[in-house]
Amino acid sequence: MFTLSEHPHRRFNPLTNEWILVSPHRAKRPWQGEVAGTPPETRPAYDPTCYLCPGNARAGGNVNPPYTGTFVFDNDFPALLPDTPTDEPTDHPLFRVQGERGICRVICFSPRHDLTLAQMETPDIRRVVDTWAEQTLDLGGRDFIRYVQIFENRGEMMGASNPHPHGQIWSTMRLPREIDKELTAQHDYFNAHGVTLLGDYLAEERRRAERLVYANEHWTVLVPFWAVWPFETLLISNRAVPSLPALDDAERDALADALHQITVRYDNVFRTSFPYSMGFHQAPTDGAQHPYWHLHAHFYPPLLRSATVKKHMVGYEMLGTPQRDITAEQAADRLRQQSAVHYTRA
Ligand code: H2U
Ligand code: ZN
Repeated sequence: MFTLSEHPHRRFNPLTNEWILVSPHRAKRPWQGEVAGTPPETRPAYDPTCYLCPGNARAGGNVNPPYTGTFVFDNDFPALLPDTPTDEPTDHPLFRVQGERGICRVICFSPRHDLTLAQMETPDIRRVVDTWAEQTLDLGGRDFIRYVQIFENRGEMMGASNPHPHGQIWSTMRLPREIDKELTAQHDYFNAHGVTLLGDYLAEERRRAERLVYANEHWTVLVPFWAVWPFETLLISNRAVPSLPALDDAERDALADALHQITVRYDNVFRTSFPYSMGFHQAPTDGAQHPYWHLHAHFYPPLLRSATVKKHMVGYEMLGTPQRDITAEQAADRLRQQSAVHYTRA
């Protein structure tokens, strides 16, 4: 008899139409040899050398205002520019090029240099949620911006350049690759069933209750069935709204609470400031209605079995298919068991 916890198998990701390989037999004792974590970093609340702290100068000579909540500025080293040619020179079909326009911004989550989302108070995270929604409206409202990607790289391991709590926004005239895949899948599902793909998926996950990590009245955090990163989670809005600006007051408070819950649990797993890349996937901002799009966020953390052992996508994963040892069910169990109090305060 086939069991998910015993036998090597493939799992299908219906959001991207891709398969992943699961090797549960390799992680029979996944927590052996676990280390005790790293001592909490001690950082000052204000760092005079930090380019994100209030009142400090950034590259290019701009000076941050003495901000007290969130603070947004145009990236001084933007990956995309608002004014650039958008031609598609036709030279050779195997050498395709498209000019791409966009706007990149940086969001400071807090004036406090020493905090992370996991250590911020929920009402302060709520201000970050409001800033993300405002930015989606502002950037998405530009005639040439069709997609607003909000994300956070946390930790040096994920390439974050600075420990000051911050995230980024890259908004573009064309849909990014992951959005393209998710759009097709969600659009086709909605056409076939008349409900959102993630709405049906959420109902089924709640019934099965094997991969749930945390739920409040408006949001659910779970390890998706098809997870590939060790402690990957999906944060799904219970109501099928297409984007952040559509969230009402109660849903925004609940989102701040869910973000607090998941980031604290992450830090508690290995008693470390847990690295990850996270971001929201919302509907395109092209002026059309997107009833099939169901707002959600992905957390992709690379830590595998301690504060130092990291999953690398190498070898078979680069050349074949992404693979995981710890099953989604084991990871969800582990996250669910964590205290909702940050380990530095317990
Ligand atoms: P990351 O930590 O995720 O790299 O984000 C920091 C961003 O801040 C990065 O994109 C920008 C970098 O370009 N930055 C500025 O805009 N101004 C500065 O003075 C330094 C860094
Ligand atoms: Zn700082």
